[in-house]
Amino acid sequence: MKISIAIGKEVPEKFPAVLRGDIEGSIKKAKEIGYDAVEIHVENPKLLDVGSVLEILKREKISISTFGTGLAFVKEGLSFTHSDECVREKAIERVKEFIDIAKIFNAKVIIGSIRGKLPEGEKERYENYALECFAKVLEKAEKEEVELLIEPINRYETNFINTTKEALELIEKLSSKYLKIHLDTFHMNIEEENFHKAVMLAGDKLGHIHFADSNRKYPGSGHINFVEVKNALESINYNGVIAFEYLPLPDSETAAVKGLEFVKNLFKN
Ligand code: LER
Ligand code: MN
Repeated sequence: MKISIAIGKEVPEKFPAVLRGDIEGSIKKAKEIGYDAVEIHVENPKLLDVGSVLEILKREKISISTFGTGLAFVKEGLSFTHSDECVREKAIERVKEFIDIAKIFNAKVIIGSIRGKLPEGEKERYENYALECFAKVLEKAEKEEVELLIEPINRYETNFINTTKEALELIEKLSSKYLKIHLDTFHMNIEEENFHKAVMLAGDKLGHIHFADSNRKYPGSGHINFVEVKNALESINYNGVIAFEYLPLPDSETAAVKGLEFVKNLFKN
C-alpha cells in the first residue's frame, strides 16, 4: 500500500495539512520520514515551481498522489455553488488548472470543499449549478485522462454530499469513469453507519482515501477502529493510495512519524 502525506504551502492553522511551508522542503522531509508520495494543498497551482518540484521528485524518488483544491474555497471563496456565475466560472477554471498540473505529475485532483454548500430552500437550483460545473471540469478531466475525486465531507462543513451513498448518486448522475469516490475516515466516523459498509458500498469506485483519527489527529491517537478500515479496504482489493490528512499535532514531524508507524504496523498484520 502506498502512503502519502498532505503538505501545504501557506495553510490556516486548523487546516489538516501535516507538513507545512516550503513545498520542496516538505517533499524532502516526507521522503526522509519514509513516505511514498505527497498530497499537495495550494489554492492555486501557479504557486508551484513545476521545474523545481519535478527535479526534487526525481532526486528523492517520491511521487505526487493528489492535489487538494480546498484552499481555493477556504482562501478565495471559489465554489461550484456560489450564487455569482462569475465566481462559479472561476472555480471551474481553477479546477481545470489543477487538472493540467495533475497531468504533468500523473496525479489525481480532489473535489472537496470547493463544491460548496446548498442554501436551504434553494437546494435544487444550487445543486444544478454544481452539476453544470462538475460536467465542465469532467469534460477536461476525460480529455486529459486525469481522475477527479469527490470527497463526502461531514455535516459541520457542508450539507452537500456527506456520505458515500450521496457521492455514488452524484457519480451516477454524471456518468464519467473519471469521477471516483474519495473517502476520509474523519468524515466517515461522523456520517457513516460503519466503516466496513461504506467502503464496501464504494467498492471499485473508491479512488482515494484520507486517514485521520476521530480527533483529526494522526491515526492511533483517537478511537477509530483502523483494523475495520483496513479489512474493508482489503475486501474490495483497494490498491490506491492512503493519504494522511490531519492536524500537525503535537507538531508536524511527530504527527508524520507516529501516523506512519501506526499504519505500517496495521498493514503488517
Ligand atoms: C479535505 O480533504 C477535507 O477533508 C476537508 O474536511 C477539509 O476541510
Ligand atoms: Mn479529507
